[in-house]
Amino acid sequence: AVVSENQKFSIKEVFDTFQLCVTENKEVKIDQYVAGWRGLVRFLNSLGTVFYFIAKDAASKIQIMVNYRNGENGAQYATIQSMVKYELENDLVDLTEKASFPESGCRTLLRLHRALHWLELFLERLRTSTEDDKTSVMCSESYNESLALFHPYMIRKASGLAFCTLPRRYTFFEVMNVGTPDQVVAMLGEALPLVSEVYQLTQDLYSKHNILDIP
Ligand code: 1PW
Repeated sequence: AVVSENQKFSIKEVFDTFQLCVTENKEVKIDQYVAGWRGLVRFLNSLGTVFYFIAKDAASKIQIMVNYRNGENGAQYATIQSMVKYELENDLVDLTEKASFPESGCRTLLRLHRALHWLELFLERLRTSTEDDKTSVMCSESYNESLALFHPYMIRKASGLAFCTLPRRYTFFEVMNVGTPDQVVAMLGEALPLVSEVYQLTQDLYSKHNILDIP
Protein backbone atom coordinates (compact mmCIF):
# COMPACT_ATOMS: atom_id res chain seq x y z
CA ALA A 1 0.00 0.00 0.00
CA VAL A 2 1.11 3.54 -0.65
CA VAL A 3 1.70 5.39 2.59
CA SER A 4 0.74 9.02 2.26
CA GLU A 5 3.30 11.57 3.43
CA ASN A 6 0.86 13.36 5.69
CA GLN A 7 -0.34 10.22 7.40
CA LYS A 8 0.42 10.56 11.08
CA PHE A 9 3.87 9.42 12.07
CA SER A 10 4.25 6.37 14.27
CA ILE A 11 7.56 5.31 15.81
CA LYS A 12 6.57 1.76 14.92
CA GLU A 13 7.51 2.46 11.28
CA VAL A 14 11.03 3.20 12.42
CA PHE A 15 11.36 -0.10 14.21
CA ASP A 16 9.75 -2.02 11.37
CA THR A 17 12.39 -0.59 9.05
CA PHE A 18 15.27 -1.42 11.38
CA GLN A 19 13.89 -4.95 11.57
CA LEU A 20 14.27 -5.26 7.79
CA CYS A 21 17.94 -4.23 8.01
CA VAL A 22 19.43 -7.57 8.88
CA THR A 23 19.95 -10.16 6.13
CA GLU A 24 20.02 -13.94 6.55
CA ASN A 25 23.79 -13.96 6.86
CA LYS A 26 23.66 -11.16 9.41
CA GLU A 27 24.70 -8.29 7.20
CA VAL A 28 23.12 -4.85 7.67
CA LYS A 29 21.38 -3.38 4.62
CA ILE A 30 22.15 0.29 4.13
CA ASP A 31 18.87 1.23 2.39
CA GLN A 32 16.84 0.05 5.35
CA TYR A 33 19.29 1.48 7.87
CA VAL A 34 18.96 4.85 6.20
CA ALA A 35 15.18 4.51 5.99
CA GLY A 36 15.08 3.80 9.73
CA TRP A 37 17.11 6.92 10.33
CA ARG A 38 14.80 8.96 8.09
CA GLY A 39 11.96 8.00 10.39
CA LEU A 40 14.00 8.96 13.44
CA VAL A 41 14.68 12.38 11.93
CA ARG A 42 10.94 12.85 11.35
CA PHE A 43 10.41 11.91 14.96
CA LEU A 44 13.08 14.35 16.19
CA ASN A 45 11.53 17.10 14.10
CA SER A 46 8.14 16.44 15.65
CA LEU A 47 9.70 17.00 19.08
CA GLY A 48 10.14 20.70 18.43
CA THR A 49 12.47 23.24 16.96
CA VAL A 50 15.39 22.79 19.35
CA PHE A 51 15.86 19.31 18.00
CA TYR A 52 16.30 20.83 14.58
CA PHE A 53 20.10 21.07 14.89
CA ILE A 54 20.31 17.47 15.98
CA ALA A 55 18.02 16.28 13.20
CA LYS A 56 19.89 18.39 10.66
CA ASP A 57 23.21 16.67 11.23
CA ALA A 58 21.60 13.23 11.05
CA ALA A 59 19.77 14.27 7.87
CA SER A 60 22.96 15.42 6.17
CA LYS A 61 24.67 12.14 7.04
CA ILE A 62 21.70 10.19 5.73
CA GLN A 63 22.04 12.14 2.48
CA ILE A 64 25.72 11.27 2.16
CA MET A 65 24.84 7.57 2.46
CA VAL A 66 21.98 7.90 -0.07
CA ASN A 67 24.37 9.56 -2.52
CA TYR A 68 26.77 6.62 -2.26
CA ARG A 69 23.91 4.21 -2.86
CA ASN A 70 22.82 6.18 -5.94
CA GLY A 71 26.37 6.68 -7.19
CA GLU A 72 28.29 4.63 -9.72
CA ASN A 73 29.61 2.28 -7.02
CA GLY A 74 26.21 1.96 -5.39
CA ALA A 75 26.26 -1.83 -5.41
CA GLN A 76 29.32 -1.78 -3.12
CA TYR A 77 27.18 0.08 -0.60
CA ALA A 78 24.40 -2.51 -0.39
CA THR A 79 25.35 -3.53 3.15
CA ILE A 80 27.56 -2.05 5.84
CA GLN A 81 29.76 -5.14 5.45
CA SER A 82 30.24 -4.65 1.70
CA MET A 83 30.86 -0.93 2.18
CA VAL A 84 33.57 -1.48 4.80
CA LYS A 85 35.27 -4.07 2.60
CA TYR A 86 35.08 -1.89 -0.49
CA GLU A 87 36.25 1.36 1.12
CA LEU A 88 39.08 -0.26 3.07
CA GLU A 89 40.36 -2.32 0.15
CA ASN A 90 40.39 0.77 -2.06
CA ASP A 91 41.92 3.11 0.54
CA LEU A 92 38.87 5.38 0.60
CA VAL A 93 38.90 6.01 4.37
CA ASP A 94 40.98 8.45 6.42
CA LEU A 95 41.91 6.16 9.29
CA THR A 96 43.98 8.38 11.56
CA GLU A 97 43.40 11.97 10.57
CA LYS A 98 41.03 13.88 8.34
CA ALA A 99 42.62 14.24 4.93
CA SER A 100 41.32 13.19 1.52
CA PHE A 101 38.07 11.48 2.51
CA PRO A 102 36.23 13.63 5.07
CA GLU A 103 32.92 12.06 4.05
CA SER A 104 33.76 8.40 3.59
CA GLY A 105 30.85 5.99 4.00
CA CYS A 106 32.64 4.28 6.91
CA ARG A 107 33.14 7.54 8.78
CA THR A 108 29.67 8.86 8.10
CA LEU A 109 27.93 5.68 9.13
CA LEU A 110 30.05 5.51 12.29
CA ARG A 111 28.45 8.79 13.45
CA LEU A 112 24.97 7.41 12.91
CA HIS A 113 26.02 4.19 14.58
CA ARG A 114 27.18 6.01 17.71
CA ALA A 115 23.92 7.94 17.79
CA LEU A 116 21.99 4.69 17.48
CA HIS A 117 23.65 3.55 20.69
CA TRP A 118 22.32 6.63 22.42
CA LEU A 119 18.86 5.89 21.10
CA GLU A 120 19.09 2.32 22.34
CA LEU A 121 20.11 3.38 25.85
CA PHE A 122 17.46 6.08 25.94
CA LEU A 123 14.62 3.84 24.79
CA GLU A 124 15.63 1.20 27.32
CA ARG A 125 15.38 3.81 30.08
CA LEU A 126 12.06 4.95 28.70
CA ARG A 127 10.79 1.39 28.64
CA THR A 128 11.64 0.74 32.27
CA SER A 129 10.64 4.20 33.52
CA THR A 130 7.64 5.08 35.63
CA GLU A 131 5.16 7.94 35.25
CA ASP A 132 7.13 10.45 37.27
CA ASP A 133 10.48 9.89 35.59
CA LYS A 134 11.76 12.81 33.55
CA THR A 135 12.47 12.29 29.86
CA SER A 136 15.13 15.03 29.97
CA VAL A 137 17.03 13.14 32.67
CA MET A 138 16.72 9.81 30.88
CA CYS A 139 17.84 11.43 27.66
CA SER A 140 20.87 13.20 29.09
CA GLU A 141 21.98 10.19 31.16
CA SER A 142 21.96 7.98 28.08
CA TYR A 143 23.66 10.71 26.05
CA ASN A 144 26.40 11.12 28.64
CA GLU A 145 27.06 7.38 28.60
CA SER A 146 27.35 7.21 24.84
CA LEU A 147 27.40 9.92 22.20
CA ALA A 148 28.67 12.67 24.51
CA LEU A 149 32.00 10.85 24.75
CA PHE A 150 32.60 11.79 21.12
CA HIS A 151 31.26 15.35 21.21
CA PRO A 152 33.13 18.57 21.94
CA TYR A 153 31.98 20.88 24.71
CA MET A 154 29.80 23.15 22.58
CA ILE A 155 27.76 20.30 21.12
CA ARG A 156 27.34 18.73 24.57
CA LYS A 157 26.10 22.08 25.87
CA ALA A 158 23.62 22.56 23.03
CA SER A 159 22.40 18.98 23.31
CA GLY A 160 21.84 19.43 27.04
CA LEU A 161 19.71 22.49 26.36
CA ALA A 162 17.68 20.60 23.75
CA PHE A 163 16.99 17.75 26.19
CA CYS A 164 15.51 20.19 28.70
CA THR A 165 12.78 21.00 26.21
CA LEU A 166 11.70 17.38 25.77
CA PRO A 167 8.03 16.85 26.54
CA ARG A 168 7.14 14.88 29.63
CA ARG A 169 6.87 11.12 29.46
CA TYR A 170 3.15 10.96 28.76
CA THR A 171 3.31 13.48 25.91
CA PHE A 172 6.42 11.81 24.57
CA PHE A 173 4.52 8.53 24.38
CA GLU A 174 1.70 10.30 22.54
CA VAL A 175 4.10 11.67 19.95
CA MET A 176 5.39 8.13 19.39
CA ASN A 177 1.80 7.34 18.42
CA VAL A 178 1.52 3.63 19.12
CA GLY A 179 -1.27 3.65 21.69
CA THR A 180 -1.54 3.72 25.46
CA PRO A 181 1.58 3.98 27.65
CA ASP A 182 1.30 0.23 28.29
CA GLN A 183 1.27 -0.43 24.58
CA VAL A 184 4.28 1.82 24.06
CA VAL A 185 6.19 -0.07 26.74
CA ALA A 186 5.24 -3.41 25.16
CA MET A 187 6.27 -2.17 21.73
CA LEU A 188 9.62 -0.96 23.06
CA GLY A 189 10.17 -4.39 24.59
CA GLU A 190 9.76 -5.95 21.15
CA ALA A 191 11.60 -3.30 19.17
CA LEU A 192 14.67 -2.77 21.33
CA PRO A 193 16.26 -6.17 20.67
CA LEU A 194 16.05 -5.36 16.94
CA VAL A 195 17.77 -2.00 17.29
CA SER A 196 20.25 -3.65 19.59
CA GLU A 197 21.05 -6.39 17.05
CA VAL A 198 21.67 -3.84 14.30
CA TYR A 199 23.90 -1.86 16.66
CA GLN A 200 25.84 -4.94 17.76
CA LEU A 201 26.43 -6.30 14.25
CA THR A 202 27.82 -2.92 13.19
CA GLN A 203 29.87 -2.59 16.35
CA ASP A 204 31.42 -6.06 15.86
CA LEU A 205 32.24 -5.29 12.23
CA TYR A 206 33.89 -1.95 13.02
CA SER A 207 35.72 -3.47 15.93
CA LYS A 208 37.01 -6.38 13.82
CA HIS A 209 38.42 -3.91 11.28
CA ASN A 210 39.69 -1.59 13.97
CA ILE A 211 37.82 1.42 12.56
CA LEU A 212 35.88 2.58 15.62
CA ASP A 213 37.99 5.75 15.85
CA ILE A 214 37.77 7.11 12.30
CA PRO A 215 38.21 10.89 12.69
C1 1PW B 1 15.06 11.53 21.58
C2 1PW B 1 16.22 10.62 21.31
C3 1PW B 1 16.71 10.74 19.92
C4 1PW B 1 18.00 10.05 19.58
C5 1PW B 1 18.41 10.32 18.15
C6 1PW B 1 19.86 10.56 17.95
C7 1PW B 1 20.18 11.73 17.04
C8 1PW B 1 21.67 11.94 16.97
C9 1PW B 1 22.14 13.25 16.44
C10 1PW B 1 23.09 13.98 17.40
C11 1PW B 1 23.76 15.13 16.70
C12 1PW B 1 24.20 16.28 17.59
C13 1PW B 1 24.76 17.43 16.79
C14 1PW B 1 25.77 17.04 15.76
C15 1PW B 1 27.03 16.70 16.05
C16 1PW B 1 28.03 16.25 15.03
O1 1PW B 1 29.18 17.02 15.19
C17 1PW B 1 28.32 14.78 15.29
N1 1PW B 1 27.26 13.98 14.77
C18 1PW B 1 26.74 12.94 15.45
C19 1PW B 1 25.60 12.18 14.81
O2 1PW B 1 27.15 12.59 16.53
C20 1PW B 1 29.64 14.30 14.71
O3 1PW B 1 29.63 14.42 13.32
P1 1PW B 1 30.91 15.13 12.64
O4 1PW B 1 30.96 16.55 13.15
O5 1PW B 1 32.12 14.32 13.04
O6 1PW B 1 30.62 15.05 11.15
